Amino acid sequence: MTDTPWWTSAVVYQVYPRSFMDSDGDGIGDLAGIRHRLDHLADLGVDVLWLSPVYASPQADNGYDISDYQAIDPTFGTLEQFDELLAEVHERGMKLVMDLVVNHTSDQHPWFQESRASRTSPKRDWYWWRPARAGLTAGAPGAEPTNWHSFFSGPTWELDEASGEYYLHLFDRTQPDLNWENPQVREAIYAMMRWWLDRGVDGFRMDVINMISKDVAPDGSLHDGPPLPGAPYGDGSASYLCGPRIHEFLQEMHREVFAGRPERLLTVGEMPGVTVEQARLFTDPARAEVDMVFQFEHVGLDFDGDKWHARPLRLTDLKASFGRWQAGLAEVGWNSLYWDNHDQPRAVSRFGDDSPEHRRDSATCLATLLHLHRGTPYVYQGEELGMANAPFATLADFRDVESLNHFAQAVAAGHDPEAVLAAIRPVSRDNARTPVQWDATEHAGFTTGTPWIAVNPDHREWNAAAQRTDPRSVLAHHRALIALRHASRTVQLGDFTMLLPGHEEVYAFTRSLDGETLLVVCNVSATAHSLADLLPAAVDAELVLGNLPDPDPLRLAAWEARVVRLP
Ligand code: ISL
Repeated sequence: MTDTPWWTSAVVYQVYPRSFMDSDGDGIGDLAGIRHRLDHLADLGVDVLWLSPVYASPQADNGYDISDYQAIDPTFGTLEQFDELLAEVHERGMKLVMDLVVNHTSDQHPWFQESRASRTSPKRDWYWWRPARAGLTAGAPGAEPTNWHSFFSGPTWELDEASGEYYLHLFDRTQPDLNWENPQVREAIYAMMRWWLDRGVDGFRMDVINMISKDVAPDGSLHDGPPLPGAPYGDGSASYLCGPRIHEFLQEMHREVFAGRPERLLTVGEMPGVTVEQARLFTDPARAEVDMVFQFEHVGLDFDGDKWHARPLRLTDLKASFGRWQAGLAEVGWNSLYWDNHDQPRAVSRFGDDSPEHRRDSATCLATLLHLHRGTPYVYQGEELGMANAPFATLADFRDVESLNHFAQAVAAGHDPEAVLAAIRPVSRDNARTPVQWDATEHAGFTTGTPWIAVNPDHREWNAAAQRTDPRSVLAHHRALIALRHASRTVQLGDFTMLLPGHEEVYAFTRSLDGETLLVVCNVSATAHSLADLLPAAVDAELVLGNLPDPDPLRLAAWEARVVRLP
């Protein structure tokens, strides 16, 4: 097994630049701020920094709307500062992976400006332009070329009055979808990617990359999807999730961009709706597509229909899902492991218990559960501190385009504004985007100015400075989990076996390699359980790592997690 890729033993840390660290007092995080805090990453022991978008952007979706792929947004700094950050990351023995957002651009990108200029523009075909539905006048209700519902509310089509045609945007209207059917589009993107690799970056996290191939008929038409219950639009996902040419495009990208380069690179494809079977194809090294994918099954288990209808997670559902992914990618392919990122509410509030009594233990319990699976763990900024959801009060506290669009559309459709707000609070992406809590001072050490989104008031107690020297902190526990992954080939590569699949509160599994077996047991509840009854083999086993001091050999306390070595 000497040819195991380096990332099988690595842990990735995601930085959302806007909210990480502000160096110039404008209230928005920046590249110089990230540099200033690199010690924090080194102290944690992570191997890779994934940087959410810092490219030139009108910031309609905080940088996921790019207007120039080869420039740094002045909000974040300069290209020179980027090079300095990259050099310093490398000096510390870490790697830097960029976000790659190429399903769509900003509507301010010169490509789109040129494309929209006229129906005969040479770049018209770089995006998805379509006339109104047959028999209807452009702009009339229901005249959109297809009935698809956008991820950010409303239809996926925006009418361009000047040319009388609609353009496709799966996300916000400021994020028009690129037409990957056009080879010139693909060539331009590959050239841009090579430019960043030549600059020294170590790979890409590819935004919604399984949406780049659309199911388009030979005559150019796109198809309606099944109606969505209670909505005026339909579900178009069958036409754009893992479309007909997706594997061809990723293989072409691999040939054009990655082939022949040293193996230090990392590619991870963000793929909403991807199944285990598809992921196995995407991550099979023999097919040369991507190294791993972000799947969404586990973050879809605690809502009904859409994210605005939350319900409690059933632990047995989580086990069934993770168990299938572990088994499905055991022989071929590779998993990525995450609870949190910039799009998800905070895990400790969502799957754990952020009350004062259980916050620390539930945060460390969830971390242990995740990090001991087979795959590459991703830590999202602040997760290592047990950062929790924010106490958003009114609509004015929110910033995210997804939350704001949803509020506007739901209220326009006649829903009670207070009820809509109540549904947004626990799930808004803004929960993940409050500034990192560095210390107990006024703006948590994030900025000397006014932060672009309010700092969580709990930073007085929950912050990096307080945790750095506390051996029982959430931070210390993450450090220990990362060190264990680095040290243990069983954690990196061991076979996974789920135990107690039907238990609603205790999550247990083994990892085995070359005669060593680690047993992981996590009490995902505030009720104590008898370990002696559930897993007698664990009682006298050697403790490798736990999240509580002085564990009782016979009994699992509330939110206790243990990793033991079976004899
Ligand atoms: O966040 C979501 C649900 O709340 C997802 O639907 C999310 O939009 C989806 O996972 C795609 O996310 C990625 O692309 C978006 C961007 O807004 C997200 O921040 C990014 O992670 C469009 O670029």
